[in-house]
Amino acid sequence: MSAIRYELIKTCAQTGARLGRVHTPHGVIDTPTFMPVGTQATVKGISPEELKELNAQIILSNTYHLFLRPGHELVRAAGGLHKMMNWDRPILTDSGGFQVFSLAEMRKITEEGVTFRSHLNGDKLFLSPEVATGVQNALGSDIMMAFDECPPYPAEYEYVKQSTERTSRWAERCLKAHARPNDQGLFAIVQGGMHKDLRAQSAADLTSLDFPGYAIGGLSVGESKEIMYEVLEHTVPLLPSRKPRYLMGVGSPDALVEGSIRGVDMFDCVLPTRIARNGTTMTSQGRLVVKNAKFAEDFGPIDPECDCYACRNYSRAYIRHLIRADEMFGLRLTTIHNLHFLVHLMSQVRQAIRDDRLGDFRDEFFEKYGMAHN
Ligand code: PRF
Ligand code: ZN
Repeated sequence: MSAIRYELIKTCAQTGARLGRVHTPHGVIDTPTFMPVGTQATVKGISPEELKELNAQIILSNTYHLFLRPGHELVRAAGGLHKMMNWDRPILTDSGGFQVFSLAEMRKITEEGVTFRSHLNGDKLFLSPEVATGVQNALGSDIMMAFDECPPYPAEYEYVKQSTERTSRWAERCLKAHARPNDQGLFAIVQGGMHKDLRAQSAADLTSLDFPGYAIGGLSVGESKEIMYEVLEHTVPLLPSRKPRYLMGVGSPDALVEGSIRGVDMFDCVLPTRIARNGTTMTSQGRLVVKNAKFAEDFGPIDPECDCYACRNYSRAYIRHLIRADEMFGLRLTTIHNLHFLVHLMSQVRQAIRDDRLGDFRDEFFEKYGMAHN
């Protein structure tokens, strides 16, 4: 029995977006969903109780970081990632196949895997399909990701082709190395850069193997939104309709709506938590930099339409003061608000699918958010 099962509830008559549920060993995820990022086994600054209060159903964590520190054997000894961080809902772990390319130094990539130096202390380390799978087995995440290479953008066609073919071979090795298929699901990652033929080849290679879910990697790497949506529109139909589809590293409000319309079920992004920590918030009227001088005497909430813990209890003026005074609580409040905003946006998206009106919802949302579908 596969650890992960996708249940399709309905598709939106106006857009084709999917309303569904992903069943995991730690419970059910309503999709389309947004996954807050907890890179180092914590969503920076906030507790699991706070994550539950803002209705997060699943979080993402990173193999690369936990492999470096504290080490997967320590997490295993602690009883796994869920127990160690006191989070009893689903966890997805990325494979390290992206972080090693964005963070590590002196990378050397071969058919066998990637040799690199730790960005923490310079130690020489090695990640491969087998190592990344073994680490994720030790962490005990509900959804594990195959070890892939996300080619840079732009890149030579020939390089992307070789890289994508290797990612397919690596995915097969991950599947073979996976030791706990009954309580952890392993998702494959479609690559292929911005090339439609390579995307098609990647999807064909990976769907010939029986993964319980498929991710679309290699997007939001510097290409325009137009190109991203075009590649997405080309790629989604190549994936099995009975399995979840995950668009990796994409989570701006507009992309969550546009991605859902194109048939994506799962998203993650550091954007809401990262901008929160520099005093920027997402609101129903667009971005608001609460740090700005113009909010010095504004005693209203960050977003009058929001009912998160921060907006129910604290003013823009107070939060601005906290952030300017370098008080941690200020950044905790903007983090809670931004995550609530995206988690709530996805519940609105699901309701719009239920009502067959996601196209109308998109237009209304962009009208207010002030973003011309960019
Ligand atoms: N591969 C993996 N993780 C990722 C990506 C990818 O291509 C991306 C691309 N946006 C984000 N995170 N393994
Ligand atoms: Zn709020």
